[in-house]
Amino acid sequence: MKDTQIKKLIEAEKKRQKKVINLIASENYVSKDVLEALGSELTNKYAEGYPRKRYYGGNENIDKIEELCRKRALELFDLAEGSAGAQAGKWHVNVQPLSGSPANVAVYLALVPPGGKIMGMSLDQGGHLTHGHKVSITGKMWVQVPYGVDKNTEIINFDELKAKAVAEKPNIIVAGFTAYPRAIDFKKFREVADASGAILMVDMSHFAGLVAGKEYPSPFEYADIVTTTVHKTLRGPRSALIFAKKDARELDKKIDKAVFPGMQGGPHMNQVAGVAVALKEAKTSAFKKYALQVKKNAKVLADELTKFGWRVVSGGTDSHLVLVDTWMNGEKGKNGRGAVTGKEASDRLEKAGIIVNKNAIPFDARPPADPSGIRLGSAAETTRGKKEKDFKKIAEKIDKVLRGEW
Ligand code: DSN
Repeated sequence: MKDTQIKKLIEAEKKRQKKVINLIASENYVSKDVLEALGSELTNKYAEGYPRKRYYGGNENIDKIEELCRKRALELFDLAEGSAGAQAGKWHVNVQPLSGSPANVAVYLALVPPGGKIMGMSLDQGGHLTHGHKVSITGKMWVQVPYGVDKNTEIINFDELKAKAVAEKPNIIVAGFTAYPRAIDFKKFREVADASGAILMVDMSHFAGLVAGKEYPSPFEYADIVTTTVHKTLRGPRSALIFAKKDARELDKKIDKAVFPGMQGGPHMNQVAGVAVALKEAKTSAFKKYALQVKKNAKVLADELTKFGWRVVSGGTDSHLVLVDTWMNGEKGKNGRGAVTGKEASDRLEKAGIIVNKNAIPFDARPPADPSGIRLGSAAETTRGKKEKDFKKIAEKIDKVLRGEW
């Protein structure tokens, strides 16, 4: 690279990534092949439209790439014609969304009239901005009907959820989170959607890799729409997919129209190619082993931190994600744990080479900029080959750092 300023910064970032322990729950490390696709000449090409229906010439290779990417996406989740299982042939996928937020907005644009209701988990209980939060376009164009977790169990209370859905009649219900460590009961969400006449959308961005590895319940039996980013547990480039059930409602056609021309212009075809590469990788037995290890490692992290005396939200994890209450009502317990704010925890850990993010815990009394907890994830370090014994050491180090003994 001739641009030495940028080259130096890329090199510095590469070094940083190698040096730290990365516990950001939404990050991962892509393969060299994915990087190669991202850095390819595909970035030069405009391809507005869809395969064989483009607005520019010269798309014969691009069409093949997009079709291969779609095929691989459907195959990975057993949705392609001829796949094993009841969902084979019943789904369409759009591989053009630039990332998770535009993907979610495209779904609402397609299926919820302006001013309609999105029932989504509140941000402060583990939801995402694009699940209808007021600072996001999804809370300005549409109205959020928020739901959360039970105060005691910190797990979704389906009776409350159902009562609220029936009373509010949202147009769409979103299941899927950025800081909820537990497995989601999609069947129950389906029942709530049916009882309230809503479309059921699952945002599986965080746990898509675990679904692919069959280590987390699959949403496809119950959902109408499934969105996902590709760059978290699925270990692909920054990008997103929207799956739509094919039936008389024509959700598939509405989604395609909302993505292009509704939301976006030309797709980033280098990204689409990178997604295709990652989806092929995720279909291997090595990836299945990876998904299992991700879960095992997260469980070790949750169990060890609990043993040390830290409070793990909901008492554990069924995924790659662990939410830790480091503040614990501001009281330092007899064992010396507690009374560390999320920001302080994240800053101290960063100084010790562990990268996490500060995070609100359900019913957090502290402000979002300095909340009561931190969110940890095992996906990135598992990609780097770490196993249970390594995560035990990581938990020990986190404990020491938070107690000020590092
Ligand atoms: N920023 C992602 C996360 O960390 O969960 C969601 O957009």
